[in-house]
Amino acid sequence: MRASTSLIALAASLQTASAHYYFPHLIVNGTKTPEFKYVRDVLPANSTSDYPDPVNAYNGKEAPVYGAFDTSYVTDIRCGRSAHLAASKTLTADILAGSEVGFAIKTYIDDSYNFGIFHPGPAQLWLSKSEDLSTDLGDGEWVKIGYQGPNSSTTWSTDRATELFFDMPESTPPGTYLLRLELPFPIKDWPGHSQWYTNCAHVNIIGSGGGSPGPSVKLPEAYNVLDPGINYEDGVDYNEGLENYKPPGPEVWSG
Ligand SMILES: *[C@@H]1O[C@H](CO)[C@@H](O)[C@H](O)[C@H]1NC(C)=O
Ligand SMILES: *[C@@H]1O[C@H](CO)[C@@H](O)[C@H](O)[C@H]1NC(C)=O
Ligand SMILES: *[C@@H]1O[C@H](CO)[C@@H](O)[C@H](O)[C@H]1NC(C)=O
Ligand SMILES: [Cu+2]
Repeated sequence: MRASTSLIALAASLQTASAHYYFPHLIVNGTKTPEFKYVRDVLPANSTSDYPDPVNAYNGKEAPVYGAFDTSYVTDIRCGRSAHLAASKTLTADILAGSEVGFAIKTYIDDSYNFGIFHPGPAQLWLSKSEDLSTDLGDGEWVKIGYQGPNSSTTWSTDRATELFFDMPESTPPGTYLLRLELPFPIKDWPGHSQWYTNCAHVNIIGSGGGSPGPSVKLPEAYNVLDPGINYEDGVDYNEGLENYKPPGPEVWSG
């Protein structure tokens, strides 16, 4: 029973896998900003070399980065596919610490596919202090500032969402940061095939500060292919046992 439920869920996930998504719109002060204005643009997937599933490869910007963690994926898993190439043309959004910040999805504008996030998994938000956003490779320290996980033992709070909102911690030290949204699609018994939907915005935090963000980690070094948050452990599956789900990475810093 457990196994067949999982297989049906997996089949459903894979069947719709051709319509993926990305998050090119930052939402600040209640306003959805233009595509890739404050979010680093990404390159489309080219071919089976960076998308090892030709049947589902739409070869667009919406194609995920696979969690293989080999060297060719290192920078892509931080901010999206080749996103560092867009760093110098990405603008920086002023965000008041303590305010709500969000990202909005882009997916196929097609009645059958434009239905939001469909892969089961969490959403996490990260900050990395940056001296120079126009050259930052995302290789500095990252602090997790938001998490949206399962909202029952069988469902995810991200399901069908088209916008995701988080609170920018009130005591975040002022300054410029990479703000990274990450949606890993965990996988069962197929190490290295988790799918990663990540995009990064350039932000300048305004406020009185005073906090000490942490713990901080390097990405993707903080993860490994057998992390139970991306390669489910026994008893946890796409849509069952989620009360035991442990997200990848450190605790959330909330200021
Ligand atoms: C895709 O191909 C172009 C042109 O050959 C190349 O510049 C780019 O780096 C490739 N993208 C990826 C993600 O491999
Ligand atoms: C958001 O509001 C703050 C406070 O009014 C303002 O300083 C900031 O420029 C606004 N950010 C954007 C991107 O409009
Ligand atoms: C969980 O979140 C989803 C998506 O927002 C929502 O449809 C569902 O009602 C929520 N379930 C529970 C138990 O809160
Ligand atoms: Cu997929």
